[in-house]
Amino acid sequence: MTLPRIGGSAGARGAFISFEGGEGAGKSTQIARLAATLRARSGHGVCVTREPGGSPRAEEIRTALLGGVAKPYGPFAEALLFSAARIDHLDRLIRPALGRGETVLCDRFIDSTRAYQGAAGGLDAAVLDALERVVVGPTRPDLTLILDLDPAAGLARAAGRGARTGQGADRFEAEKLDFHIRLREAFLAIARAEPERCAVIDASRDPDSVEAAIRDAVAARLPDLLPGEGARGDAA
Ligand code: Z5A
Repeated sequence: MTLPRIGGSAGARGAFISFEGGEGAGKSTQIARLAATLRARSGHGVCVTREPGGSPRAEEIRTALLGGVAKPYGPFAEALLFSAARIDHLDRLIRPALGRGETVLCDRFIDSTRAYQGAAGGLDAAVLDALERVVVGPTRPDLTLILDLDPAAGLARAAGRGARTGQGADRFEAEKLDFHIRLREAFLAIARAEPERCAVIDASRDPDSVEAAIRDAVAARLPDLLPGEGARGDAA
């Protein structure tokens, strides 16, 4: 189904698409591919960004969070820091880009806070709901692509990349497997609770097959972004 764009008719505001999932699910790989497709096909500008980060101040907070600076203070303090980064990111980058009619592709957004600090970290859902209302307001994704992968496979992919680049595990990658299993369950529960916004993509397949499933989901949910592809149906 086609989702209404918040705050105006189609064309008045760009589309907002978030990518979610566990470690190593392939979000960065697939965002780059979708951005290239949309730039070639849609005629809209495309803004690729990520959380935490996306604006200079939010990138500073990212460095602290992934370095584990906030971990000793617990999931509430971490959620506040992710929120502080998000406020700046929304004000400086996301809302202006949407206002110019650009399509925004964001690597992680509110569902990562729900999954990491909420379901896996133990923070109360009511606290997260309140934070979301204050921080995000009406600027919610039109479509969220949840890349679903066995956590052991995702961690192995991330470790393989780490071995190639020489980068060690960050604060979240270093969590034990049961934390990552809770994350996967949390993302799938979000998809079940909000099927109109979320599409679950099987991320265990090869990159070309995952890309095709993502294009199908975008064409089905936001057909004006990929004109002529809308009839092929939705993803899983
Ligand atoms: N976090 C949070 O706790 N709360 C919040 O509110 C927010 C975030 C917003 C950000 O880390 C961390 O912040 C994140 C959650 C937390 N946890 N961690 N860690 P990040 O941005 O540095 O990392 P990430 O978001 O988890 O992404 P990632 O680990 O870089 O993975 P990815 O982007 O999903 O995957 P990739 O880089 O595209 O691919 C990983 C490797 O697999 C790479 O070598 C690829 O070549 C390979 N790959 C990709 N696709 C495939 C397929 N289909 N088959 C085989 N191999 C593949």
